[in-house]
Amino acid sequence: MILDGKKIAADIRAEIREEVAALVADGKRAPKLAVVIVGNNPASETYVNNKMKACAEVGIEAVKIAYPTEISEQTLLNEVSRLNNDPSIDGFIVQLPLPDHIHESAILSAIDYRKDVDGLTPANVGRTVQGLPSIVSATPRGIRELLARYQIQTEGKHVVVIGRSNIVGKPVALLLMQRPYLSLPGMSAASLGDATVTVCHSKTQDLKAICRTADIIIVAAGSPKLLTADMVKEGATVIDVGINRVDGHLVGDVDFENVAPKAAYITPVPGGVGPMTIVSLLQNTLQAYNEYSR
Ligand code: NAD
Ligand code: L34
Repeated sequence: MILDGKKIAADIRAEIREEVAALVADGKRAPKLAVVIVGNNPASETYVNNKMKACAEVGIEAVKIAYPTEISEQTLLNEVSRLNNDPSIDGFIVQLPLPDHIHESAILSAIDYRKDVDGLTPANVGRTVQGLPSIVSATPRGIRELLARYQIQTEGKHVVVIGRSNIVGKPVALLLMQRPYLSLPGMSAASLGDATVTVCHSKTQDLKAICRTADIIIVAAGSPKLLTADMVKEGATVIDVGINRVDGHLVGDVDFENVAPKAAYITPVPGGVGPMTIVSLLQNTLQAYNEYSR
């Protein structure tokens, strides 16, 4: 069965739209997101435009703040500080990757965790690790929500994550291994957790043998057809996070054609995790508004 991220994301946008409309009908201001983008990476432009469009659809105000590649680290830090202190902004993100001369960690660390709707600051990651109220990064939150909406249980399951990035691999592993009661209240997916998680990466030996024992495989490596049918147990769930451009086409990290017949559930690319990432950003913005701004 295909896990239709595009449809689930549309359902969730409709829910958010109602929630925002109710706030506004109540005389409150709409939530507001700022998106900072540096340089002109075409993929980043597409993702950011998708984010702006999604905000418009649900009634979240959004501003895009674009800087040229040559912007200095200090100027970007000043912008972060300005957004931290702007009371009209509930949350903001700095789209990654940044140009090489800018230290990503310096920028992310400067973001006020209460406005960190990407959940990428050390403060939010640490809070998530300890089970404190936190904002969870968009892609892991979206994956958890997708599993929840299809009622795919994770308790006691063996989840294999391929990739250990700060933006996907590490936080998704953390979310799914957690005791669910430590998750944020008010989240429909908060009860998902309690999995046994194995994290694999470029130095992992015998990836195939490990994957074959997985009930759920989450691939976030950025390598087309990394996950092939011989690596997948019959009836497993396969979540493909990868976004690769091959011969002008968008493909994931999974050999979809051959893996799909073996999988009980599988996400397509496009139309799987990508739209869930975007809708999770909207949920995070609403969360920042509700918990920290109002
Ligand atoms: P990354 O690109 O920073 O790092 C890749 C990770 O995969 C590393 O940890 C590396 O050790 C591991 N890896 C690479 N090749 C491997 C191999 N052959 N075997 C085992 N492990 C291997 O990771 P990222 O930023 O999480 O991005 C991964 C992919 O996911 C990219 O294609 C990216 O575009 C995509 N992505 C998609 C979304 C979405 O919303 N759909 C969000 C974020 C990232
Ligand atoms: N700060 N940087 C920050 N936050 C993020 O959450 C991201 N990411 C990743 C890259 N850098 C970031 C995204 O937004 C990747 N990402 C992202 C967002 C949206 C989509 C893919 C990745 C998306 O919309 N994917 C569509 C297809 C898009 C296309 O046509 O290219 C899909 O259906 O998968």
